[in-house]
Amino acid sequence: MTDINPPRNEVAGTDTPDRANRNAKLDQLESFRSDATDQALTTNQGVKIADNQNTLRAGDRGPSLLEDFIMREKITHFDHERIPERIVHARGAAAHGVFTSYGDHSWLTKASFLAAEGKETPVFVRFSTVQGSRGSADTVRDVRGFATKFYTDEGNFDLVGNNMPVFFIQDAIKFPDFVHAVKPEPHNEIPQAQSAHDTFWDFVSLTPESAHMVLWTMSDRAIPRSYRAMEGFGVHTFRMINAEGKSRFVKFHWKPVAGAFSLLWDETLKLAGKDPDFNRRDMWESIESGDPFEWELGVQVVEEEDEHSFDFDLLDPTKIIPEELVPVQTLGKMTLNRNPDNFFAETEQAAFHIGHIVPGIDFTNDPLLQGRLFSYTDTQLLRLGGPNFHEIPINRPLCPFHNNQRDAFHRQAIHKGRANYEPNSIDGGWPKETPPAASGGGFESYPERVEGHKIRNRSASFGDHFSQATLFWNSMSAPEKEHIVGAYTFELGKVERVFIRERQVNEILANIDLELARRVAENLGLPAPSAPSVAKKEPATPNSPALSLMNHLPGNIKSRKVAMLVADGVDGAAIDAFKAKLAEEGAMIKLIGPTPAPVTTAEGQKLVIDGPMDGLPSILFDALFVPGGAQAVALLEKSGDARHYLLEAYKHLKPIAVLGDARRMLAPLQLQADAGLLEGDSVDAVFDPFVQALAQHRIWAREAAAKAVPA
Ligand code: HDD
Repeated sequence: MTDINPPRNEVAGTDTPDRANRNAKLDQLESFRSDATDQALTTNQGVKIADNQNTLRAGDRGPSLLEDFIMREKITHFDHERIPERIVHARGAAAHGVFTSYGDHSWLTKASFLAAEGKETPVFVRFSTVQGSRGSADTVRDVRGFATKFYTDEGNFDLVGNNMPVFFIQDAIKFPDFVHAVKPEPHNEIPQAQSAHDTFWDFVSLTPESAHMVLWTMSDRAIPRSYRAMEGFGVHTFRMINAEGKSRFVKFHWKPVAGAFSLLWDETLKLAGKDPDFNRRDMWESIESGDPFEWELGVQVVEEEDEHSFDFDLLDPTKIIPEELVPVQTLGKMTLNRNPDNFFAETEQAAFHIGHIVPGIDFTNDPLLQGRLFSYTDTQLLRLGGPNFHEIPINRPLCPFHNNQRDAFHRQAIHKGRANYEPNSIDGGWPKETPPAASGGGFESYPERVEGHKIRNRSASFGDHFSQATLFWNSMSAPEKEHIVGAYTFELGKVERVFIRERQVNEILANIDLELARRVAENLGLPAPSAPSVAKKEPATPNSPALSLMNHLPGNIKSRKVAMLVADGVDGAAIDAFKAKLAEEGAMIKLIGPTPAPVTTAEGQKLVIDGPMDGLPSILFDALFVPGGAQAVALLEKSGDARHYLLEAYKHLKPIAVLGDARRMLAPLQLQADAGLLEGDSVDAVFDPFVQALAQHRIWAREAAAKAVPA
């Protein structure tokens, strides 16, 4: 037995500001970083402070003096620390990284970051939940924001997407209504970060265009296991334009290298209390340990002349283009490999905007997209206090930026010269326009021909709200369908008004699928609808395998987290062997003990513990290993926490390997071996099936039996 865990304060990189990964953006940020090591404590004016413990007062016990500029400056600054949180997507976490183009994609776009094989562009990506406030839990049922800022050499390109490919509404004018409905109710500000309440279901049951997206949010997509395990989507149809001026329609996709998989609902509820930072901690710790988050960027491409060849409107943001109809072509790879140095300066002040595009990319007339083009600048003006937010270090382009916009709050640049207008002859006419060109030219909007009457009207081509929801439902595996029924039941069960429950079942679910409607109705004690309430259009494609998470597993166990339950007298050799094999597969291992104190193995070796059972509960892990050792098992058998650990891991369908003496813990808990509950005398006997089970993410066949487990 050689392997001893390093004590936690020696774990590499947990608080090292000098992180390894560099890129041009990180180098630019370097000049703004402030390091107080070996520096004197000063006021903001640079005056050294002699006493940071006591206010200036008249005598030991006398009143404080107004002239204490040190205390006043400190408290004034503190009073102003908070800025308005984002009206949506308030809770988020971000990381730096790099995008590498797989090739020269100039047949499609003249965007320079896609123009050459191996071309690298720094990125900053912020993931978020939508409805909750800044301090809410990570694991709530919600859409996840997936906002990427590419610092290209022709300006910043922001791809401000979500982890779902459609949206709740078709027109931006409905966004404030939708957000008001889903946010906590206005009279008592309850519930936090939950859609399970009357106003949300009132709105969506009256808004059939939301049916498809609400179905996505009731699916496992809304409770991702990790940010690294989510797909991302640009949602709208965009344009890409090449150097010849040829425009094509595109839909952006992020395909996670780690595969896509989710939590179970019961886990999310528990995690919200036991580790509200579950997703952001996972990203932080992985990146700190040198394990990056990776995606491939892809596009579905539709030729201009095929715009009307689908049975839905490409401009309708409540529709997908099934990947089986138009395959995703990959363009490059994004690697997130460095954490921010300061949450506020970088993550909180990052200002994304769907209107930040570069030559070679353009908008379409999607009415949701068009409204967003207004909203994002407007919101930054309030949130970041003025129009100079582009000068905040995290938002600055990497390429030069010059114009005649001047002054306003928080201006950083010191503009030289006398001419702040254009044309001018005083400063040589600079800065000057750049004509559009095949590369390096000025931005030119795609000259789309537009004509029409000035009207407020929804195109009839946006009128089918259900057939793609039916397609999604039809494409789910049996466990996924089960979870969707459970989610509608949970959410509608929290709705106080029965007529809202009924409306959702009869006028929305019945139009998606009668079986779905019947099952939810039964669970709610409502009569099951016998027919759709509208004339139903069948989906053009009966089934889209790309929609089911079951088809997105990575086929390996890289980065998956395994808990090892140990106590004094544990079989140290088995731990060593299991750890070594898991490390070969790229999995991560934590030792969980009865308390944070080190544990002594049967061989007399001291093992440093990563955490106790209550501090690092089973819900934080993907799988569990319980080694043998007579003395250890005798201790674990008597521990309610240890038995709960096993039961809970079983209930959440996780692979469990139980060795030697530990096998006798199963019978009293009434746990029976299955494809993922593995017993054996040696590590070799259980390891391969353990890895296979973990690569499947969960033991779905166990789900019915797990319902009987009280954990
Ligand atoms: Fe939005 C933030 C994604 C529709 C108005 N949105 C925001 C963020 C993401 C999205 C990921 C967080 C950015 C960050 O991390 O800072 N939003 C979407 C997607 C949509 C969408 C994928 C539909 C396809 N949004 C949408 C509409 C409107 C807004 C229709 C308004 C008409 N969104 C905003 C906002 C936010 C925002 C109020 C809040 C904070 C911010 O912009 O910077 O402007």
